[in-house]
Amino acid sequence: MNTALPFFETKHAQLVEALNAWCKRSLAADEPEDVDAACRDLVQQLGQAGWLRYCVPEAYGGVLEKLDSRALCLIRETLAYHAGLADFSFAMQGLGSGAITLYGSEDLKQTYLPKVAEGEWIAAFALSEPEAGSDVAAMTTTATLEGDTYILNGCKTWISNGGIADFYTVFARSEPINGARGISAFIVPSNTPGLQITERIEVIAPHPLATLRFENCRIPIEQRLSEAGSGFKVAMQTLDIFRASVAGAAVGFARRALDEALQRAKQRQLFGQSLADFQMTQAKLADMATAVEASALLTAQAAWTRDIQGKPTTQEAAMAKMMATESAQQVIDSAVQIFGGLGIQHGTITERLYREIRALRIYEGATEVQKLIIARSLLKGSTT
Ligand code: COS
Repeated sequence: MNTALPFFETKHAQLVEALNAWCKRSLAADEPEDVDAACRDLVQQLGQAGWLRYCVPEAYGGVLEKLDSRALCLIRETLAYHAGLADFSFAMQGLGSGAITLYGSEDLKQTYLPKVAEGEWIAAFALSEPEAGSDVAAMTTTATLEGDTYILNGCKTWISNGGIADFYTVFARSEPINGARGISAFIVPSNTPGLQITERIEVIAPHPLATLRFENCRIPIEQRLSEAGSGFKVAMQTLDIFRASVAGAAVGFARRALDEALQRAKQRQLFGQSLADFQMTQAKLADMATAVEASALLTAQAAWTRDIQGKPTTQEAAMAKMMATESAQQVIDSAVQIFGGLGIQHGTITERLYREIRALRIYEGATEVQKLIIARSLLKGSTT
């Protein structure tokens, strides 16, 4: 994103400059063989360099007074430009701990957030279930209160950082009501007896991903976030922040694809001229650059609205996520086309980007869910 735009402050421009330099120095370009080890290392590296301090507020080891959506988006854009797995590791520290920042008791904040910021503890967000992905309110994992302890039973799947996380933000049905109002949120340490990783899930852009099973996991009532029954709102408000940051990551992936394509188009010679001399290539490049800038603007607007106007940004974040992820997919596809066969060869940047972008149109609310959210918000605000 262009940090000279009025959405941003000097601190944002300085942040991007410093992070860019760090990425060039510190991040490996190749995809690792052992993603678990790589992600553990990345969290440590990001923590030691101070970047994870943007995932928590100042009072708990953060850099800025409160979670700053613009900083989160810019960091994800920059990391995604350089290395998808670094973006993943950063994003999960934020998403996995975001609900603690928003709704945790003072004790929970003091215990968990500084460790997240230092990269000492790895965080995860456990919302989806085999029969409750887009339809979160259909979840069946239960949390039954016995005295001062909740007993958790059920299954969560597609959990990023599953298997390497030190704790999970888990959503479960605690009240005898169907639908959104019966859900509560809990912080569950990964060494809780009865919590097992039952399956590792392999995907086209590898990262730690797993199915978890909870069998009579005993969780003290103090580990619950906010009021009993408020878990759905806890989840949605956490996602409102991090969906905008997914858009930031998509802009980073797309911008990298555009830069690679520009370079290739200028260098590649065919039919006695460069690829860039063909109007068909120029039209592609123009569409790509326009899509990147439009996505960056919507992303900056969503982040700015939250930071400065302090308004709920459900609709803005959904628009940014939908636009940025969908158009990044097209931008990257065009870059692959410009590279020709080389674009799909294992180990090339375009091939990696082509695989990495796909999940962003699905996770943290598929494009179809974002459309639902936008339309509902428009209709609610409609006076006709
Ligand atoms: N902020 C605060 N409150 C919200 C909210 C938000 N962003 N979104 C919904 N709510 C509230 C509603 O106001 C409603 O409150 P009341 O019961 O007090 O009226 C309640 O939550 C239920 O909302 P709604 O009726 O809209 O819920 P639905 O079951 O229809 O679900 C969608 C709405 C589809 C938007 C939701 O299930 C969703 O986001 N799904 C995708 C989940 C996702 O991102 N999964 C990926 C997991 S992380 S990789």
